[in-house]
Amino acid sequence: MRSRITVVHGDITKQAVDVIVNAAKSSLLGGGGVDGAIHRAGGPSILAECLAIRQKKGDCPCPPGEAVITTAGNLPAKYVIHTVGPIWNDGKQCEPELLRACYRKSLDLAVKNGARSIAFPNISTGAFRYPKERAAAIAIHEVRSFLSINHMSLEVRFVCYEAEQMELYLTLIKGEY
Ligand code: AR6
Repeated sequence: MRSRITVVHGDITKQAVDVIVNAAKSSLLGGGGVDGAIHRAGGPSILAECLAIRQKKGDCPCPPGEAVITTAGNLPAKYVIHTVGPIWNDGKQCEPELLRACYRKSLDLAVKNGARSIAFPNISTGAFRYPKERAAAIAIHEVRSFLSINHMSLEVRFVCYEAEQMELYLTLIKGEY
């Protein structure tokens, strides 16, 4: 059977999928890295929707492990799911559980909004300093368990900005077969 998980080297803002996932900051107000790239390429409507979501939630920040959805402005995707990854400390501050929740909640939200395809960046592995191999293992495991339960037709794309990250994902995926 054709794999529903693919790994590509590239820029997530260019992906023509139903949903792209943003590694957002708690404020939901945009920032650097993939977050900055998504807001720049998508235009101001994404930030306006993020602000509206914040206001609905009493102007409180979005906690790590949570995910919210907006439309995608000028991007080729239909929606952006903004999830807040954990900041890596020593691995004993619930970082793995929070990272797992980012993937699970994003996948859930995508399916609830009718998505048939979703692209993920390597959440938390940039400014938030999560060790890359551990983060990739969590990402692959969570996606696999989600797909194996009942979301057989969802296509999941891991978009790696760095070539080494793509190699890492490919190695881990191969190793699990
Ligand atoms: N497409 C795909 N991946 C990208 C892109 C892109 N255009 N740009 C960067 N990456 P980071 P975090 C990769 O720092 O660690 C931000 O300032 C990058 O190589 O974007 O979750 C937010 O506002 C790395 O592998 O996210 C938050 O404050 C991965 O995306 C904070 O950083 C994640 O790097 C979130 O930190």
